[in-house]
Amino acid sequence: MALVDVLVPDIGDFKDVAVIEVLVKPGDTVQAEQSLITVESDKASMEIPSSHAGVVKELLTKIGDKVSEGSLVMRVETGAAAAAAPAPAPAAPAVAQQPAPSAAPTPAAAAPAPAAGGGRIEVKVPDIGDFKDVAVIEVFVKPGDQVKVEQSLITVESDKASMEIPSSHAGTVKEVLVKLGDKVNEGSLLVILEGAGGAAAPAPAPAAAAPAAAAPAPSSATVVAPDLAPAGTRTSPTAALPAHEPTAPKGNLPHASPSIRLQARALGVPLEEVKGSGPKGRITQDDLQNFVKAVMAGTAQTKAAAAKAPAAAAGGAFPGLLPWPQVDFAKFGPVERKDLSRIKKISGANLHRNWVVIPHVTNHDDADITELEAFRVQLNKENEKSGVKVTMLAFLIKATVAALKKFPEFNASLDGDQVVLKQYFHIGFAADTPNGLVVPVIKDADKKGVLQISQEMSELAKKARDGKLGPADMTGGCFSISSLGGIGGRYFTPIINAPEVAILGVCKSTMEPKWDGKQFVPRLTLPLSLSWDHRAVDGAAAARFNAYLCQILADFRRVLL
Ligand code: CAO
Repeated sequence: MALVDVLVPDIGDFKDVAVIEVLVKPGDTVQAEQSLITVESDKASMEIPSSHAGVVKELLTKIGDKVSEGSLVMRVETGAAAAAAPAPAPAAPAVAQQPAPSAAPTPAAAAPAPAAGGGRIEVKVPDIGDFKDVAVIEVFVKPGDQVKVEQSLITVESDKASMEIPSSHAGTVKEVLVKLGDKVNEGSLLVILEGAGGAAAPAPAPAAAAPAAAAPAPSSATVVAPDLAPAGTRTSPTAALPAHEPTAPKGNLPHASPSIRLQARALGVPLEEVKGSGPKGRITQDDLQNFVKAVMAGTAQTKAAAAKAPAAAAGGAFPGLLPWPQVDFAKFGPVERKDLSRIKKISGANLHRNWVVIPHVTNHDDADITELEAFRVQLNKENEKSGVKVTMLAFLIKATVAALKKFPEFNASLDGDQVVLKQYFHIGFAADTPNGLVVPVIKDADKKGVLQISQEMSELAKKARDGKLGPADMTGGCFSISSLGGIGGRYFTPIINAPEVAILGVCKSTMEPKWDGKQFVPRLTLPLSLSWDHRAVDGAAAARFNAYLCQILADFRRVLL
């Protein structure tokens, strides 16, 4: 048993770097090379590992401390079994962890050469020490961008450190030859620049001067970014970063250490959705854990999950719900299992989302269609030979168009904080098919007569039953009608066909006694059920919409008004 001081090793040019994470606490058992703290400069972050295995006795650094080589990180009690860690191999990828004098760099072999004039310049990954096959996690530039000397081009990340790779030359980006996820090594081609005429990049350090043989041809220079290996510490690529333009995380790159990123990737956590509580919004271990816990508890949801199940997103997840009952039905009697049809699966998911997301209200009303039905029967008689049969649904489509014109908020869709008011009138109608429910759409119903609508409807209904509807037949709808009139029933609560904001349900008409002021008279009454999205319209508008629709159906001449 011995108390061992764990010090910050040689971390190259990293001096007075801030501790941004402390990954262990007193009492923790640590392994040799286990990361203890994360430090961060303005360009790179790295994890400092323990040189010994043992139990943390005393923590001598805290978040915000500035450390340099030799700073005391913690005291570790090494046990009999916890022998001093072997000195890590110089080639270890966690290059900043354990300095090894023997790993001192050779002079920068791939030293930058000055760009000659305004020619084509290939910028390659410089000598990045023992970093091999490191992933590109951010690309800062795109074709057309002007870059300055030492401006960061990409960020690469190993399992222990991330660093930005700067440009050795100024110029205009002609081509970017890496993308996120690519693995790069020393010499990998990053970008092609059109050199800023005559503005040769300054050689980063006299020691790094390019050998004469490497001097580029004036019109097509091949150069690399400055050697990132610090003088004397090739093992610390991050430490070699010259002071260059951008500061830490830009764009959407989450501010997190490599190990946090690694864990996030392993867990499938979208780090950009995790709120960082560390300095400068840095995502800490606790932030990551809390995010995962919240998702597991159902009190938070990733955007991807929300996109797949917008129902839950809009309404929040449903913590505390009992799991779906698991019943062995065969215990109670014979059963047969069938797969849901493709249509049922798709329409089911859509209906579920719409039912959960949309605050539905349904207003019921009765329309007197006595005269209209007489007209319909007469019309069908007249058109007997043409083969076109007009049902009440065609009149309902026409009447609905008139109501939509009068109440445009029903011919709308919600889009974020805006409502999209449509100036076209495409009306969907629910069609029952052997495979499930589909909603073909009659386009430009305002420009068509009842006969044409009837004909199109019967063609679309046939296509639906035959499973031959194409996407174009079912898209673009403004408002839907679901008619159960051929079947029966009184009223029902149709589910809105998002992103529409209302749907009209229609049931079977029946002859009913109506009081005309003096006596009861038989009137053919059509039950209507209008479901509407309370985010888009209000109850008074819905009642007016229904009343107007009833007026039109009672006297169809009003459609002309
Ligand atoms: N009241 C009384 N009779 C009605 C009626 C109404 N509201 N609507 C239709 N009818 C009559 C028709 O006149 C026709 O009578 P005849 O056979 O004497 O000519 C009969 O009912 C059958 O009509 P239909 O259903 O074939 O024609 P349609 O134009 O009314 O409807 C279609 C076409 C495709 C919409 C319909 O067949 C259908 O699939 N409806 C089901 C929609 C559905 O499932 N909605 C529920 C969605 S929520 O799960």
